[in-house]
Amino acid sequence: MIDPPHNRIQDVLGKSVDLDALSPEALDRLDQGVIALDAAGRVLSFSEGAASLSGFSASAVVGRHYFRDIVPSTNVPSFHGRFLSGLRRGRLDETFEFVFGRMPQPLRARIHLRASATPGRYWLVIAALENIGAGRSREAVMAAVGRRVRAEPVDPSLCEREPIHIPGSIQPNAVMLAADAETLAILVHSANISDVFDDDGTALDGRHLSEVLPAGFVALVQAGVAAGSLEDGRLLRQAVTLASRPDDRFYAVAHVRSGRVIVELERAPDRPDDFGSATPLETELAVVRLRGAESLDEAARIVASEIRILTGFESVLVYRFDADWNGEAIAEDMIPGWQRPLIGLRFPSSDIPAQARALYHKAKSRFVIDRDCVPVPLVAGKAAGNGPIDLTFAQNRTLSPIHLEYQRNLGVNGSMSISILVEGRLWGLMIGHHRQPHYVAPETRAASTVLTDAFAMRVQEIEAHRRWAEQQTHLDIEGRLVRGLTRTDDFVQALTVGSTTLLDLFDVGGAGIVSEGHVSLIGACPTDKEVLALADWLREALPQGQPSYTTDALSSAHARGGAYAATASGLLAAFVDAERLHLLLWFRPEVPSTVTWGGDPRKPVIAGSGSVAVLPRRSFERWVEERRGVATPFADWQVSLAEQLAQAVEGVVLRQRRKIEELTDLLVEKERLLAQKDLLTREIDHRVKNSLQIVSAFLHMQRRQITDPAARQAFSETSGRVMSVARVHDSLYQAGSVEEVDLGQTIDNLCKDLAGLAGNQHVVELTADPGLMVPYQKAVSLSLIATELVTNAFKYAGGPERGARVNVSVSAVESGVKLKVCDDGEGLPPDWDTGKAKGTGLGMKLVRAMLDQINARIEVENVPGACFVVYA
Ligand code: BLA
Repeated sequence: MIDPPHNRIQDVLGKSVDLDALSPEALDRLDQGVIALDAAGRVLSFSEGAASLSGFSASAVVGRHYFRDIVPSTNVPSFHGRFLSGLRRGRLDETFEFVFGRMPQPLRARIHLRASATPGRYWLVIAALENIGAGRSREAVMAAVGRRVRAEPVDPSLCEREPIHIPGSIQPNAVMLAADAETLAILVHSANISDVFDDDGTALDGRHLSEVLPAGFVALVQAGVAAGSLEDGRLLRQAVTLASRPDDRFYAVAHVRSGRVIVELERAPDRPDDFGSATPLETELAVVRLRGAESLDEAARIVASEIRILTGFESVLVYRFDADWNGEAIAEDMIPGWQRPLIGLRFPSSDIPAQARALYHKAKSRFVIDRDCVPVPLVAGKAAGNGPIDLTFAQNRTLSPIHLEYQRNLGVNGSMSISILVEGRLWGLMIGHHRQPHYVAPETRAASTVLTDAFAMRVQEIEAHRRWAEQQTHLDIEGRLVRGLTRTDDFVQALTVGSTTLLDLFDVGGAGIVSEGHVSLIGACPTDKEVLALADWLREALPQGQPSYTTDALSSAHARGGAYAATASGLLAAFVDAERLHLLLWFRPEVPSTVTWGGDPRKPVIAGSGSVAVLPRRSFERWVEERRGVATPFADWQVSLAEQLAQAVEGVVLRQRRKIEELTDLLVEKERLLAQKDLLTREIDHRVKNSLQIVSAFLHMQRRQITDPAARQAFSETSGRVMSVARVHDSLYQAGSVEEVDLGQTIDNLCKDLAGLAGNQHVVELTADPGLMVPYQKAVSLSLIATELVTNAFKYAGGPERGARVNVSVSAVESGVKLKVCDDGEGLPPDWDTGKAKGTGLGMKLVRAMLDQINARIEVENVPGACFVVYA
């Protein structure tokens, strides 16, 4: 077979045309666009046909690099790559189909690459085949953009409804086959199958994968399916050569999803240098530089710069989500003069809706070569069934047309986003932006993903270390506070007074405690009254069982907080007990700040029309929001620590309360017993008095029946003694106290009784200090002593013919009490106390026994009557 001359193409009539033989004017007259390039890809000439197809004028493009500068969507292995390998082989002779996404309108064309007879000159011929639509969904968006009329606010949650995992199409850089995971029979293929196979797809339907793909690769797929190692986003990647394209290298990626084996094939660069494929060494060095980063900011700066160098994007951003899924560009590396620096800007959560975030949590990365490319539909074969193919993990899934519209509004064409997962959470995205279409080689994509993972790990390390250090300090402080708590029952004092207080925790401006309605505050806090109102509100607002509350914008939750927003916009509160009587509080001051949004965050979406209900905002102009009433938020671990401390306090408070309750119970019981005892004793005293009086009366009665004077006397005396004891009991019963009696009164009553008993012929005069209280025992003894002495006086001082006059006095002296009994008789005989004197024996014995019992002494004198003085 004879090779056709390289410089020949077919004209519209199918006639063979020798391009080298045609004059520039003749080239201009051809329907095809004819472009002459030099070996470097720079434009040497640009025909009229080329100008009318592309919309560029010859003067604007001559001298510029066709693939890189003029039509960057062709700067891919399947176009520019073919040119490069043709030159390398020394034989450029390629014919293939290519779809230009925006030419000014999408165009399917046949491309010829030929060497000219002139050395260093190459032909690129573009023959239009078909003006085509942009793809159904993209057209819907474009129509909605054109017709947009409504201006009312739109619900941003509409964005979340788009099922982005089943777009039904892929990007044109790859060819896709989806086969049944069990049988490996091909069920679905992408419509561009002829880029890779000599087939329009009909012949592929139902065939086994091994009939079209290399046996080695299919064996690995089979093993992967059997082992379940190709699921959940795990991929099999391999460079392969296909029987249908023996000269070309392909990059094959396979994975399993929902019972389908999905294989994506894309033409790989011939040489690593052709499209700047990253080498393992470059990747390794970048990781080393990243490891050296000390802070989060530094790590973000380094990774953005390294990834930009590797991928060649004009800008690479590190985008970090906040707790509400709004985001901020925290680092940006970009070419000088980049259109729109985004660093420091915030973006509302609706820019990356929930279903997209969920997908990015699973699938690592997305690369878009050309935002304006025409999506390639997936074609279902006979046995495919109706279900759409789930492209969650497909490398070449077409992105949401609404998002592509967003990119257009942002001025971005080629793009990338790689998920940054820290501790299992979607922490952020590594975002690449390019104004023109931008191809990134597979090795570079892999390297970028590795670097992003390395960054995620560094973030984890840095944040974990910072948190660890901070938590250690806090645990230490908490430890000191808890030790303080265990040493006292006054927890308020333990936490608010001394060298370590609540104020040392959580980097706050003020802290305090509400304990059973009492407020104790330290540092900068709202007033007591405001704190009490806050505590009431918390008690009401917090569901039962939720022990703590935190906010970084108190006034928006608790309106009265507006009055003290400056001191307490941030609040961390932890209840101590289930009854919510005790509350620990920490306050953070307002941090007035301005937040710069990339566009007005209140209008993240605008109304679309038709099937496209919402569209992204058009403007990304800086929109500055002044934030008042907002403090630095408390971290989750700080909330947990506050709860822990509250639990420790609960231990102390409950302990204290239990102790007080126990003591109160004891006291009540004791008082009850005392009262009972009092009652009982008084009752007994009463009864004893009664009994003694009865005994005394009885003795007195008996005395009358006795004739023997000595016996009569003895009866009379005994009756007097019994009487005196009865008197003391009576006094006890009369008095409020059971312990003490009024001695003066007791003796007074006693003397009257004795005088009465003796028949009233004697006179007893009493002087007594009023209110002289003596213990019961002493009173009994002194009463008995008084009884003896008075009775003796009656007996000896008086005679049968005259009564005696007895002086009794009761007074307080320094050592206790003095009882004095004097009579007007003749005084005592010299042997009165030896017991030989008549009648004195038993009486004086009793007196002595009584004196001994109360440790008292007696003095006796004749003045001239007998005078006894007892000191007790
Ligand atoms: C996706 N939105 C995205 C993505 C980014 C952003 C990075 C990931 C897609 C990708 O990999 O390219 C947003 N891009 C940003 C932001 C910055 C940036 C914030 O460069 C700032 C630095 N988006 C909207 C609205 C809707 C919307 C109004 O603004 C819906 C009506 C949707 N965004 C949307 C959807 C996706 C998306 C559906 C998923 C795209 C996909 O993966 O298919």
